[in-house]
Amino acid sequence: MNQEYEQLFIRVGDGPVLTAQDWPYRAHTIFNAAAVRDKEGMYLLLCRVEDFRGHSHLCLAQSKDGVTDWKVDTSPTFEPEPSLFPEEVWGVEDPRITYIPELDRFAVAYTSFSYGGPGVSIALTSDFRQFERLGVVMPPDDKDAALFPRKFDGKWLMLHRPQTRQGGHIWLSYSPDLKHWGEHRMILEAREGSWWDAWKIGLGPPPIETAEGWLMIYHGVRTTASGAIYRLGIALMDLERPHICIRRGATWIFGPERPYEVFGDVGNVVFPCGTITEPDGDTLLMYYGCADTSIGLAQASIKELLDWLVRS
Ligand code: BMA
Repeated sequence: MNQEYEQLFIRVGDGPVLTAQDWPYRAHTIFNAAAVRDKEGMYLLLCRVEDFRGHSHLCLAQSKDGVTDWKVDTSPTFEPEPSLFPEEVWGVEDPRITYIPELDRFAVAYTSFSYGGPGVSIALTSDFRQFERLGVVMPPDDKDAALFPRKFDGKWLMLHRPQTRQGGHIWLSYSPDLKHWGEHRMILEAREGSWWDAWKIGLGPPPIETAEGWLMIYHGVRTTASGAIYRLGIALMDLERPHICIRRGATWIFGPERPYEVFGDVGNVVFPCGTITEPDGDTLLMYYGCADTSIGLAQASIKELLDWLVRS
């Protein structure tokens, strides 16, 4: 077993790709963005924007190459609507986008935050202008959710992270209609003791389909005397029965190292909510929140990630 830390994800550029300075309106921080490439080949980021009240909304940024020249919406793209959806009274956070071919729409799973704590909500859209909200689908305390892009045996699947007395582990749930969810099962557990992912884990970006299985990037959190450290690990889930974990890396593969990842509103945090696979089918662009303050970009080869999982 190779316990070495290998540089599987290489950072693109010397700093974040997007910060509050890039915003066309007043914003405190920009982080934890969902990512998708649309039919025209544009790279879209649905970014979490925190305002000066501390409340978050989502805002779309678009680029032709996924790295430079981002065109940011001049006003919030998706704002909390607490009069109709009271679960959003303290904001909407941490979106994950899955394109669903059967519906020809994007499903956005996001955290809706209110008095009860964070819950999971879903909205559907085809253009990131009009959104159909399905409401809160997982009551608090639950977050870090994303849908699989297709049905399995007639049911939709969603990964999420309820916080229970047992801790923060990754669960999988099933639905006939995207709205009503059941058959909940825990599929990946936080480890214990001195492990880097000992305190809690949660899904990062939506699962990535490969010939060998669903590649899952997850964040693992360890508490220390000077606070929590958020790092990333990977696991491979069975292609047809995604509740079965085939492989799980022992070590973390990416962690806060650069000053803008170590320092910020919440230091020592790397937190991806989206990846985009380049047209070559192998290069994976990972957009990640840096210290709850800005958005960084790192890239990896899917083949290398899968090979590493075999060796790990
Ligand atoms: C998690 C989420 C993320 C955040 C992270 C670090 O629980 O709330 O939105 O980036 O904590 O603060």
